[in-house]
Amino acid sequence: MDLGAITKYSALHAKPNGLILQYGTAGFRTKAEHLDHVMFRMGLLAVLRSKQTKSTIGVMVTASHNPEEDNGVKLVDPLGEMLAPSWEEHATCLANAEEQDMQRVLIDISEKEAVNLQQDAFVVIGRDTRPSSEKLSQSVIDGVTVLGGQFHDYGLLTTPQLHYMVYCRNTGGRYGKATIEGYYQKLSKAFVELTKQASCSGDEYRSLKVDCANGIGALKLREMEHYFSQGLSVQLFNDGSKGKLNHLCGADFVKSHQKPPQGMEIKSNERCCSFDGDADRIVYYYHDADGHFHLIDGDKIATLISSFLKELLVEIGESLNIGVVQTAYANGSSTRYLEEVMKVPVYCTKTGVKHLHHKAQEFDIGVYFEANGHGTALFSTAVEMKIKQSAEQLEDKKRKAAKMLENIIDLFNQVRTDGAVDSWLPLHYSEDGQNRVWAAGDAISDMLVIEAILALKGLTVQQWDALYTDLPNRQLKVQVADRRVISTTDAERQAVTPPGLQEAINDLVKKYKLSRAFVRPSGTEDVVRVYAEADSQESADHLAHEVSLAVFQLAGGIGERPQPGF
Ligand code: NG1
Ligand code: ZN
Repeated sequence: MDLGAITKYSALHAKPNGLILQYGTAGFRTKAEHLDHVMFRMGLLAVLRSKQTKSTIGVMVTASHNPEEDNGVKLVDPLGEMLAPSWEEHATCLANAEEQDMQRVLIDISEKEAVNLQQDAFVVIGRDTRPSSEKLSQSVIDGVTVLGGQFHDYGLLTTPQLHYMVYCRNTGGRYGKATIEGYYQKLSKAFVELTKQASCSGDEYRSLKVDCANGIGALKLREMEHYFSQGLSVQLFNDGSKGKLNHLCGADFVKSHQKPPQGMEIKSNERCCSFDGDADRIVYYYHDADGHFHLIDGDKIATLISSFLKELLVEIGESLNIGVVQTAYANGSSTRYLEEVMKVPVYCTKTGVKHLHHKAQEFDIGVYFEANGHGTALFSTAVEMKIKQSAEQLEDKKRKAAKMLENIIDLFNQVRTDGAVDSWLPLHYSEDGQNRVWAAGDAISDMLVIEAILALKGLTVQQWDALYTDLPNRQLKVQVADRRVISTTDAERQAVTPPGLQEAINDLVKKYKLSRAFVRPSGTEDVVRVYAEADSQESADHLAHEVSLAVFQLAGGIGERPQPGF
């Protein structure tokens, strides 16, 4: 370590005194002007992690669905998964060390983790389209180079694309080529193969309107569209040429406001979808003939995908276990439909894809989505092998179904997180298998899977929507002095503290039909989130408001009391 050079460069990326940030599920996220030192230091940390794992490490500069003024940074571990928990702690310590302590913290980390400083390091960097991202990714590069690391700057990428690059590089190109063309080719090939088998390929199934949140998704879809145009034509809106990133558009806006994005003209029954700012989430929607807006969220996406996979397995004659994993935010109707009509087991985990992913790994095929449109399907290695064999050996109809499954696996941009990859790796990287978590969810790949399924099944967007009717629901935020006073259990569905809160919620819920409500501290914002659903929108709104008041009174609310009306 050239400590002199580190001190000199660190001073050029000095930390504002007293600023404290936490490495959360979404990495570091805050106003862009507070992040320069964090970026530089994450460049340093990525080099240490790369030396330790003897693998390529990724650094993604993005704040996903947050406002344009924000930014953030996430490190990507060797298998394209999220940073190991112990390194998240190192990231927090390093980012928060005052200028004079930074070197000591850096040395502590490399000693604690037994990093061989003589080892080569390689870091790949990607960024979203925020105005601040280019300069911030340059600060990452400064950190990488001052510690003697090599790097490749991919420039503008979606978050899932950067994960793909890291994975491809660490598996010697066996998964795919670590280039943007490699990504386009891999996904498009699987999509085109799949849709070739669709008997109904009328125009209705071929065209889709995409709201790109004025973000990176627009650039990448535009580059990619000619690769898959024989199967699907996309019309892009909010492509960044005029509007502001995530402002009145994008998946998060559409889901939380339950209305269409601005800047998109929707004719009745046209199929539309929205990406978020870094293209790892997707939701669908349409207007019916009466002009009513219908949202098709992550729950209905999971339902479509799991029912299709189940049908294919029946056709092949395989009895594999499929499970669906949701969070407490999943609409009650979706859970009921999956369990009672589809007879698929459903599990609930805490919010955050790493929890869902972990649970989904327990099944032969695990489908998981957060209601906000973040998710994917996981196939165990054994299943993947079995399907590959079936695609070669079985006869006619069965073989066709096996081929479809094979293409769907490729289309999911899925990274192996179990033993199978070990033979691909130059394996110096042997973290605890439990922590190998691919940061799941790729809006582009999910979109192609959904479009292929709709075409293959000959389903219109209304038919898909009609699988079940969502219970009316409402999400609210409450400001409290310290949101940590709320602790929860039962996958966040029950409040343990403060005393009396859960009893109050239980009493309120009893007043409404088909009702449910829960509260939890947000992991990405300084608020308590309130969720309620009931048999009518009016009841859901009332219940959410009453629960907000209970939180305000019992959990130390600050500022104005929650007001009714939205
Ligand atoms: P928090 O702020 O902890 O509710 C939000 C989303 C999560 C996940 C994370 C990461 C909801 C209710 N919560 O978490 O699903 O996407 O952000 O970005 O949508
Ligand atoms: Zn995102």
